[in-house]
Amino acid sequence: MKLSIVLSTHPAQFQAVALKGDFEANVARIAAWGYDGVELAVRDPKLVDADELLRIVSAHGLEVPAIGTGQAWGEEGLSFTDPDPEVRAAAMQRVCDHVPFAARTGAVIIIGLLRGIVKPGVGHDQAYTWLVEALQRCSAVAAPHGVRLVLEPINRYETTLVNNVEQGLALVEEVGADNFGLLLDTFHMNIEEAVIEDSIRAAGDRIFHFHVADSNRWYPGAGHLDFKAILDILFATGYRGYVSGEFMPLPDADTAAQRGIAHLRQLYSP
Ligand code: LER
Ligand code: MN
Repeated sequence: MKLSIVLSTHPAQFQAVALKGDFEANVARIAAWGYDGVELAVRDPKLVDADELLRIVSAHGLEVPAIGTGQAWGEEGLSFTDPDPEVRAAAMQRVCDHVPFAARTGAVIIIGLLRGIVKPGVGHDQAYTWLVEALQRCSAVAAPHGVRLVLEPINRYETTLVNNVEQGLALVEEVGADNFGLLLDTFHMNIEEAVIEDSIRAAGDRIFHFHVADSNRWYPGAGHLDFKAILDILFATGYRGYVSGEFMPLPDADTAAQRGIAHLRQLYSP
């Protein structure tokens, strides 16, 4: 099992990023705790020095399995479903801007809240049409570079667009691109799915990335999810990608990161 943890390259408001602050110091600690990779939350690739990031990550023997884009929504309000065509175009451009770094690292590009919410005055069907068009365009730009995009079903309290796996799979079908799939997150699944294991099985080979947090969004082991059952089913689908920790920095970031990896590793230790 390859394990990563979300790390922001800049200060961010999103609370379920356990580690914020000095980048190199965090990368060193993550490697020392036994993680294999860092999932980077990047607001705007133009604000980061890709060579320097890669140098630091590689020097500590880590990989970058995924790039999170949600800060462009959280801090700048960019989205695929904004009524303003310039905002939609800027959101698409932002995703395309991530492609070169994703191509260098083999990371998937995550479409989380960058898809937006259905804004007042916009019908759900219109928002969905914009979403499909944007995903088709971004997938087409990414494909020649061997880069994959993932949409994350997100619970109803954060968005009104694509909350569960069934809706995610319908969207994958509609977009119709081989390099477009799903990111499943156990925190959202615990809210939206009737049986988490059944939904993982249904998503099958469309699962391109996987987030773990416990039922309370604390580190795995701090809530009531059965991670052995969940991960057994995930691996039975043939998934060999990263299991990536995205959880609250509670009781503090270091403790959460260390307890999370300890819990997941002991599930598969002899
Ligand atoms: C991001 O991966 C996520 O899970 C969302 O809750 C972002 O708001
Ligand atoms: Mn997530």
